[in-house]
Amino acid sequence: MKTEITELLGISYPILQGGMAWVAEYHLAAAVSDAGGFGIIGAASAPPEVVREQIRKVKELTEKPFGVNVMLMNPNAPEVAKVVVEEGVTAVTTGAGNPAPFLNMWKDAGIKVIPVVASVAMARMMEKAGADAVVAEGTESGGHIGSATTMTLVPQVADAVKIPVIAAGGIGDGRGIAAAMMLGAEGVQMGTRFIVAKESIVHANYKERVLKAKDIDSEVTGRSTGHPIRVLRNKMTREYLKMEERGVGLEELELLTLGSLRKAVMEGDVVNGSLMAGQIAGMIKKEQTCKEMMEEMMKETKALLDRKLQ
Ligand code: TUI
Repeated sequence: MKTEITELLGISYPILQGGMAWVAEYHLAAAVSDAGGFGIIGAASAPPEVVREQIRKVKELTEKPFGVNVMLMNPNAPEVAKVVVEEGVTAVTTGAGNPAPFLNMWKDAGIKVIPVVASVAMARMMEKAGADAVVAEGTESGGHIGSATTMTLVPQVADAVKIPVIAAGGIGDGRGIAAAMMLGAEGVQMGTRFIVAKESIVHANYKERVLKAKDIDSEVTGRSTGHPIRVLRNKMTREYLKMEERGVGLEELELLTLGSLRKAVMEGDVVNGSLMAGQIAGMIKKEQTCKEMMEEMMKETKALLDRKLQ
């Protein structure tokens, strides 16, 4: 399938794997790229040398193009930004902030720059600054979110910029991909479905919570602190939301969440851990290899898009 995004990144299918903190490590990124999509290492809050090692490991596993997501709230972001230039990757995606300070450095190194945005204004700003594409991420996504839905954000961003738009948030199968294309996207980014991939190193308890999730099982913590995060409901979210209601300060709230994503992903603590996942978790019912997912989804997408042409 050829789109502006497959051409930009040199991939077979217009599917990017989200740069999920802790989850998107080298096994997953390599498996997605090897299957014809675009695998992404989530640098999150990892030290720069760990990111360097992760990049090298992907290169050992596949010769296909892949990228790194630089999480801009990480105080180490400037060092991580340099590591991706030194090691060389096809593209960088960025999240949770404005990547303007690093954009020219990446472009000069021949790296494609794809900021994740949650608004039309940010998409316009990124196009002006020289971004190659944008990911328009709706509030259905897991993790750190904006407020616009994918259904409303994607067509508005597609109208506002000339660079290709990648839709994210609430996409988990070929129906979602076909719908995103109809809204004006040239590709999609998916996270939640890849959490349960066979190649994903996420703890079995966390995978089980995603596989058993129902449509309305996610919750948004941190609306009061200005850092809204979508996670599956558990003891941690119930306590967090109660504390937010009482007007507990940012510091105490951060103590409750500190390291909680690592606890969930690595230790399988589904009681006190932070189970970041998108609203589409309710639809994700099977663990498959990345190749199986990709082939199934592309078959579904093609059948739907062909049908619409008749
Ligand atoms: O970045 C994400 N999702 C994430 S990052 C993350 S790790 C984390 N853990 C604990 C606390 C905070 C983060 C988990 N999930 N998605 C991309 C995204 N970026 N969504 C929204 C934005 C965004 C928000 C504001 C992009 C730009 C922006 O601009 C603000 C500015 O500086 O102008």
